[in-house]
Amino acid sequence: NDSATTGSGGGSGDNTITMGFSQVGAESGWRTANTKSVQDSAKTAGIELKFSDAQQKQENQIKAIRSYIQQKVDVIAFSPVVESGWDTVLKEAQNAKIPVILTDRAVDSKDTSLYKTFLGSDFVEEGKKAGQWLVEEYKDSTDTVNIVELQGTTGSAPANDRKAGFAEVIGSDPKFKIIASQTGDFTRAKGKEVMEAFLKSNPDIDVLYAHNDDMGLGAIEAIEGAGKVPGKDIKIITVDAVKDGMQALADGKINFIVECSPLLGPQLMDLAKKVVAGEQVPARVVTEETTFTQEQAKEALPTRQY
Ligand code: GYE
Repeated sequence: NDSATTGSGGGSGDNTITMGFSQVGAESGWRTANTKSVQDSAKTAGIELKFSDAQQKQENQIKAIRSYIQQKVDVIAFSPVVESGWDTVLKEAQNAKIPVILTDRAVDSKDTSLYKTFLGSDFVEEGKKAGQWLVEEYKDSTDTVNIVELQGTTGSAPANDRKAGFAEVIGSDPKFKIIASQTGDFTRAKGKEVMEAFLKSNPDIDVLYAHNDDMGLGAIEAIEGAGKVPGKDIKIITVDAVKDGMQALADGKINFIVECSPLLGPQLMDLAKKVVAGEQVPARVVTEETTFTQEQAKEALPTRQY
């Protein structure tokens, strides 16, 4: 094989950094791209990666973290499925002197010494960008705008924050009404199922705000199934900007996407090396992101990596 062995002459040389990474799951296109980014960049950085998939369950993540502590990895990174309930296990890592890096999603622990840094997007900002597009889109109308919302995983940082940022911006005008809001767990299947229920109980939906592309894509199937035209009869805003979402945007089925970058791997490996070396790192590293209209999606699609 062609894997480059550097330094101590093969095997588990002492200077090879070992990272235990507990991933949320494989719920979305975003997550698949994120996993690939983490795995590829570990290889490039010469970091030995122990990877586990928690299938969207906190208990699985806690188990994985405990096993990484037992295996005495050099650094633990994880993307917490929900925000609450991490203090005990993080304390265990701290007692074992293993540094922890939060990747992608935040925890609500009051004791911020439990982790070294948090690398990921500003989800409140993403929700605001979604709201700002809507305010602009309906600026010339005084009619009520009926909105349905597909929330991400209940209790997760992106669901909490994307909801809050959006609500704050549209709250400036009472014509915007969220008439239904439910979780679709960030998956296509759930997005479709919940949208079908929304359509049955609400004949007059103007806008769908979905916390990720996958739920939006599932909802598009439900809307078409109900004989309506996505992007026209019901305007759709999503978050992520993965390829399938961008394609639907370019095709006119989605109206606006707020980008959330899953390519966190290179920055994560960089932070891991510093943290293991005992260097100071910033407490918060925010990813840079943009937004896409239908025209912009057409331009960006040919070179989109994920
Ligand atoms: O938006 C969604 C995924 O935590 C930012 O999780 C991530 C979110 C992403 O399932 O598609």
